Order: sequence, then C-alpha cells, then structure tokens
Amino acid sequence: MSDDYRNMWKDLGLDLKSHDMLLEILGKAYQDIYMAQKDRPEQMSYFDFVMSEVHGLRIKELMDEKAAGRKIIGSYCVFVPEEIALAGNATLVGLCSGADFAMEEVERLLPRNTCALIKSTFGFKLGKVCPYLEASDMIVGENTCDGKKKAYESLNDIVSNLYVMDIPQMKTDPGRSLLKAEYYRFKEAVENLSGVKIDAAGLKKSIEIVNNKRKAIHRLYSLRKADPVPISGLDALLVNQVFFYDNPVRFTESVNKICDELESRIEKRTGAFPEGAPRILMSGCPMAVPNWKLPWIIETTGAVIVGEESCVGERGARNLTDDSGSTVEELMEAVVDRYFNIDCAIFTPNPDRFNHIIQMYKEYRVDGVIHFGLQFCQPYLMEAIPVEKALESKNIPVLRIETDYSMEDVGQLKTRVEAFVEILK
Ligand code: BJ8
Repeated sequence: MSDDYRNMWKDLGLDLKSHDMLLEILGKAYQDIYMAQKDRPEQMSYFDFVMSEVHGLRIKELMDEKAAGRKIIGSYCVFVPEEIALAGNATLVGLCSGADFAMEEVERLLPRNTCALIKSTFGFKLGKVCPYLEASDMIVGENTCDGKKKAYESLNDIVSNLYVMDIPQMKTDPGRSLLKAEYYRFKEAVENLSGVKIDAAGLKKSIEIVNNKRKAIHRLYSLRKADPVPISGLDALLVNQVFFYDNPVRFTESVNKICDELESRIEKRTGAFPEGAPRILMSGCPMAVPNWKLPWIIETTGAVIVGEESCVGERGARNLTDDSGSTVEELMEAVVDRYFNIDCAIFTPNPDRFNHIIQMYKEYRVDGVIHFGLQFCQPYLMEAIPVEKALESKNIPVLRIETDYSMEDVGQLKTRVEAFVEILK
C-alpha cells in the first residue's frame, strides 16, 4: 500500500493497525468469493479494481474534491436524495457497512439485539476504520426503523456532523407533505454546507446524472432476465454496491460497458451459469459491502440470483426522477414523487412491496424467492411472514432466512439453501 494512502488515512484519523486488519479481511473475502467465480464478464475487471481501491483511490478522489471546495455527504439510506446533494456541489456516498467490527465497544453503546447493519455503522466509527465516514462533511441519518432512529441519538455523541432527516411511515398526503418539507430542509442544509444556492439548471443537471446512473443499472437488470444468465448474482450485487461509492458519471459508463458485453454474451448464449440453472430472487434487507455471505452460499449450490428486491438493488434504484420541470419547485416536486415511491418495510401498510416482488418473480422468470432478513430487524422480519404467505398463495416457492454478518451459521444456511434449491430443480 502506498505511503500516500497511509498518510491520507492517518490524516483522516483512522487507526492504521485496525484498518490494515480490515483491508486484509476484505481482500481475503474478495479473493475467496469473487475471484473464485468462473466465466465472469471481462468488464467486471473495472469493479474488481474499484473494490481493490475502495479505501485508496476513491478516497483520494474525494479528498481532492474537498480540496477543490466540494463537500462530501455520507448517507445510510436510499431516502437521502442524491440529486439535491449533487446540485449543491456535494458528493453523496453510502456509509452502510456489511461487516462486524469493534463489537465489544459497540455493545457498550447499543443493545446486543440491534441489527448487524446498525452495529456495523457504530463499529466502523468506534474502530476508526471507515475513511468515507471520516471524509464526510455531513452525515445524514434518517428516521426510518426504530433501531436507526434511536441509534442516531447515540451516534450524535461520537460524530460532530450528524444531520437527522425525518421520514414518513405512511403513504398518505400528510406523509408526502412531511417528505417534501424534509427535502426542502435538506436542500437548505446542503446549501448552507457548501455555500452554493441550488437553482433549476443545477437541479435539472443533477437529476439527469442520477437518472443516467439508474438507467444504466436498469439495463443491467433487464439483461439478467435472459437464460442462460450472462452475469452471476454476486457480480451484479457488487455493481449494485459500487453504485453507492463511485463517481456517478464514471459508474454509468462502466455499467453501460459491461451491459454491451453482456448483450454479446446473450447473443452467443454464454452464461455465468448453465442454461436452466434454478433462478432465485433475493428479497429483503439491503446488503452492504462485504456482506456477500448468503449470495455466495446460494450460488455455490448451482442456483443463480437473477434479481434483488432490496435497497441495494431494484427497490433503491428502480424509478427515475421526472426532469421535465423548469423551476426549482417543479423539480423538487419530481424528486419528492420519485422517493415517495420507495417501498421500504418501515411503511405501514406496504402493499407496493408485495406487488413488486410478484412482478419481479414474473419478469425475471424466477423459480424461487429467498427472503433475507437481518437478525433483529423488526420491519423486514415482520414483513417476511406476510410476504411468505402472499407468495405461497400463488404457489411461489419461498425460503425465509434470518442471519447476521457472522460466518458461524454458514453450514446450517448451506443445508437449508441446498434443500430449497433441490426443490426448484
Ligand atoms: S429505505 S431498507 S436503506 S431504511 S436492517 S437498519 S431496517 S433494523 S436498512 Fe434501509 Fe432506508 Fe429502508 Fe432501504 Fe433498520 Fe432493518 Fe437494520 Fe435496516
């Protein structure tokens, strides 16, 4: 690792020893899970590179942006609108993490029965191993699930720049009004942070940038409907994960390049998995880097994941923002409309999510759905039961998995997934 990077991490206040340890674990997991796959598209080399430099070159780029006067905003949820951040001369980065770290210290601040995603957020801060978090000029927490909402009160004691955004819990007119008011408050906070007044031209441009990123990933999603599937679910998940870190324009180009390659693979009938491999739809909690455990288990049974009904997947990326408005007010309305459609399990009731799962089941020619719920995640574990019932009533095979970030249950999960995949064959 270059001295430049080490100095940069040190300046950011990282604990170099713990950080080395994290990079080693991440690198090993990547080798064992990603590089062990066969018949990967060549263009995945870009995403391999991004991952190898995820704490290096990308952080250097963010630091250069900061030096040039741009602001960095960290977020834990797809409800934080990237369009508004970009229009206010700020870059939005995802902060959710998918690995346990500094758990002893974490459990001094949070109850043991808190979901792994929240604990991981605290672990990365307390262990001083996340350069994205340390590089952020503003960290946005959102009132989604109770776990996050209350955890942000404690996070506020250990970071100096937390901004909390309220999020509605019902898809009603007052719910939409709340989201709109919160997005205007966020716009003002971004303007205050960067000193840049958001105007219609800037907002229109940023909508276009984010829409292009979404259009590229929609293209990727639709290519996964082919049989044989031209890309593994693990690789597609990685692209979905990089969505939250990379420069948006470069990301769009890279996804379009891989889509070009996938189109030619479809023409030649070259698949990441053989034709007729059981097709799985993953549904449930978001999977942040390096939470690759369950997809890895699924795909090593010979089944292939063809879609993710998840915030790191279609739930997060599916709708575009209408860019036809010509005033800030019109464009802000379009932003509110787009995000108000997100069917996170924090909403009650949440019929859109059920319909979306069934729609994806049909479109992706899915054989079975695996519902992934993080242990102690009330919204998704609660919703998993009616999801299962709704799918079973349509004779759609479904497997409900509850797990965390540890590797202790790998054997048990393998047995359950293998038995499920057997039924689908
Ligand atoms: S819009 S899914 S990104 S809130 S796993 S922390 S729900 S207890 S992550 Fe999410 Fe936004 Fe919703 Fe998407 Fe709570 Fe569950 Fe933990 Fe979770």
